[in-house]
Amino acid sequence: MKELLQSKSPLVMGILNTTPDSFSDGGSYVRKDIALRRIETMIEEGVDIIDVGGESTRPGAQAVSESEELVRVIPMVEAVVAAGKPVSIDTSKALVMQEAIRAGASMINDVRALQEEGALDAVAASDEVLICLMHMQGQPRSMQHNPHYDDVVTEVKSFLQQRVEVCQKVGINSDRICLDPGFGFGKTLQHNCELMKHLDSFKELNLPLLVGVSRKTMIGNILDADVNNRTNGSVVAAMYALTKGAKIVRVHDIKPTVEAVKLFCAFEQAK
Ligand code: 9MG
Repeated sequence: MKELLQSKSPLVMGILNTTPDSFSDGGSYVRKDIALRRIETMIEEGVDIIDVGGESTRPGAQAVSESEELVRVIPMVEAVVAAGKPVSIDTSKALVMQEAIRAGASMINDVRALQEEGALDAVAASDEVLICLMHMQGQPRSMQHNPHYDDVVTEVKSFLQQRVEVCQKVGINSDRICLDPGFGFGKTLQHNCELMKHLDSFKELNLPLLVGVSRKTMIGNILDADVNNRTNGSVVAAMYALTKGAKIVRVHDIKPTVEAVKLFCAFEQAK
């Protein structure tokens, strides 16, 4: 699993939401069927890792119970593992982490950076599973109300550094960790732009960077585009992040991103 983070070329992480509002139908059987087909399509389109999530972290989102989250995500983790692709589980709940690890998850993607009860121990109990530590100011329900920083870049970096140190103290080696500034998580458009411009300064933390900007409000605001018209902006933003040193881009639109990454690699590998 650790090789994933040591990959020389950038990785495309595909987003698989299993929240009911991600599907046009109501029934859980049909939902599962749609999700399984989405996994197949993502793999055909060249995804490197699939991020399975069962609780929305959008601004204003409501919490989901542990049992409901497990029902939504574990069959999808098993399906991705069975298809032979690395799977990451987007959760902050310790029990969901444990069950996902048991089902074969390669990475925990925690927008709360292992600050919830039991989360740190759940990851430390595994010798292998990778962890993405993300920065968020506040909680999804209210994080966009009035985010404030004196210096967003310095504060986000310092938070991530502290979380790395906490992980190391419980035995999570840094070769299992990647970091994420958390675009849109308690940040204004100005904060997001500043973070993007200065993403290269995160290199001083010496860990791979994951960036998720796909279809986010920041893209919509800059382009004045609704959520169905943000693919081009998302691909360009992901490529900008790669030029600034990002290693993994978390995206909805696999095919155009995979194509853009191929171009990026061809240019980067030239003499
Ligand atoms: C779950 N999720 C939604 N947005 C995200 C982002 O930007 N990064 C990570 N790591 N996870 C995210």
